[in-house]
Amino acid sequence: MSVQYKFPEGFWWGSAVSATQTEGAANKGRKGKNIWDYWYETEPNRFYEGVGPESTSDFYHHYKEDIQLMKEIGHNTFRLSISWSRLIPGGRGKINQEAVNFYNHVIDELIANGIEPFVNLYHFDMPYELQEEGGWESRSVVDAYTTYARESFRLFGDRVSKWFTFNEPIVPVEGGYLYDFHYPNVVDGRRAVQVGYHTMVAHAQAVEAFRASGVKDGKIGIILNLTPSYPRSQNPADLKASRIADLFFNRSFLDPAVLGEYPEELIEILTEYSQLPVTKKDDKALIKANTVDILGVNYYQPRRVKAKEHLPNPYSPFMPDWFFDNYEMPGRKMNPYRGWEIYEKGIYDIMINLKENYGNIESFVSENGMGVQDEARFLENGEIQDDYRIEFIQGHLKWLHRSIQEGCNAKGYHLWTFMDNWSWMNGYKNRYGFFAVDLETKERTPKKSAYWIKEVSKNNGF
Ligand code: BGP
Repeated sequence: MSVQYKFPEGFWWGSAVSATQTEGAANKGRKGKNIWDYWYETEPNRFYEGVGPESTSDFYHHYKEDIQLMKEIGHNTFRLSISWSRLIPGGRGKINQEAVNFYNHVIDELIANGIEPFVNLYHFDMPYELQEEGGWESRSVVDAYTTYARESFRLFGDRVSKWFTFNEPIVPVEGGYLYDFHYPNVVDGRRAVQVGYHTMVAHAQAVEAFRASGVKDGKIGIILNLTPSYPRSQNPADLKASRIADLFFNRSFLDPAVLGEYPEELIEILTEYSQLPVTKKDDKALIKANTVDILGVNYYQPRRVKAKEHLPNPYSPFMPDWFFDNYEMPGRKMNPYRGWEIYEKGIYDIMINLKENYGNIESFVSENGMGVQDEARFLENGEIQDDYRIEFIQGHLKWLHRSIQEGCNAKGYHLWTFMDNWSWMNGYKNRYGFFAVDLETKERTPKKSAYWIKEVSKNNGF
C-alpha cells in the first residue's frame, strides 16, 4: 500500500480522555467530591438529559479491556488525567491508597502493552472543598494544587515521563467565571482574570516542583486549546478585534507558559480598565523561570472575529467581549452534526505560529475530534459508519503533515476521544469516540474509524 502522507518515525498515535468524563466510580474507591459531583447533586437539570458524572464507560473497572482495545487499534500513546479528588480526597492532606493502586495499575498496564502514558493533572475537576475555599481565586488553593502535583510526580514519575499541568485552563475561566457553563457560575470579568492568573501561577509552581522532583528524562508541559482568531477583513478595526480575542483566549496562557511572560498589550488593556489581578512579588520571576518543555495543542474550530458593533454597557462587569464580536463567516464549512465550524488549515496555522513566534517548541495535537449528535442513526450491521470522522481526521492530518514538512516540531496526534464519553453539561449529546459504549451493559463497539486509525498507525500515515 502506498502511503502518501507519511509521518516521522516514532510519531505518537493515540487518544485523550479525562478522569471525570471516563472513570465513573464517582463515589467509589474513597474518591472525594469534585465540583461536578456537587453541581450535579444540586442542579441536575442543568445537565443534558439530566445525566451526571456517575454515568460513564466505567474505565475505573474496565481499564484492562480498554487498554487491549487501544493496543488493538495501534495506539502507542494515551493521555489520561488523574482525578485530584480521588488521589487526595478534599484536595489536601492524606493520599488515598486506593487511588494510588488504581493509577498504578492503569500506568503499568499501558506500559506493558507498549502504550506510553501521558498524564495530565487538572482537567476541570476542582475538589469541592477547595472550591468552597475560593477555588482558583484563592492563593491557598494554588499551593494545595502544587502539593498535589508534587505528590503525583513522586508517586508515578518513575514510570511516567510526559506530564501536563492543565488541560485547557482558559475553559474553567470562561465556563466558571464568564459565560456560566461550569460551576461556580460566576459572571464577572475581574474575577475571571484572577482565576486565569492564579492558574498560571499554579502551573509555574508545578513546573518548578517537577524540575526539583528529578523525574528521569521527563518532560513537562501544558495543554492549551489554541483557537486561531481570524478577522472578518483586513480593516484596522477588525484586525484589532481579532488581535484582542487572541490576546485573551490564546496568548493569556500561551505566552507565559512558553515564553515566560505576559504580552505587553494584554497588560496594557487590563491596566487601562483597572482589571489587573492581585499578584505576589516573586510571581514574575517564577513564571519566567518555569517555561514548558512541551505543548499540547487542542484544536476543534477557529474563532472568527469582527469589530464591535455595539458599545459595552459601562455599568456591566468587565468582559473580554467588550472588544470584539464573533463573526459568522458566510460559506464556512460546518459540522452538520454538532454545529462547530470545520477548518482543517487551522491546525497548520497554529503550528506555523508556534514555529515562528514560540521557538518551535515541541508540540503535538493533544485533542482534535468531531462531535456528532444522535450518532446511532449511522449504525449499520452493528457498526457506526463514521466516514465523516475519518474524513475529518484525515483533513486535519494532511495539514499537520504539511506543517511538519515545513519544519514544525509536531510529534503526534491524539483524537478526542478514545470512547464516547460524558461531557460536562453536554452529557452524551455529542459522540466523539473511536468506540461506542452501551451505558447499560458497558459493552464497547468499534466504529469504522477505529479500523481506519489502526491502519494509519500501522503505516505511520495514510
Ligand atoms: C474539550 C475538552 C474535553 C471535551 C471536548 C468536547 O474542550 O477538553 O473535555 O469535553 O472539548 O466537548 P463537547 O463534548 O462539549 O463537544
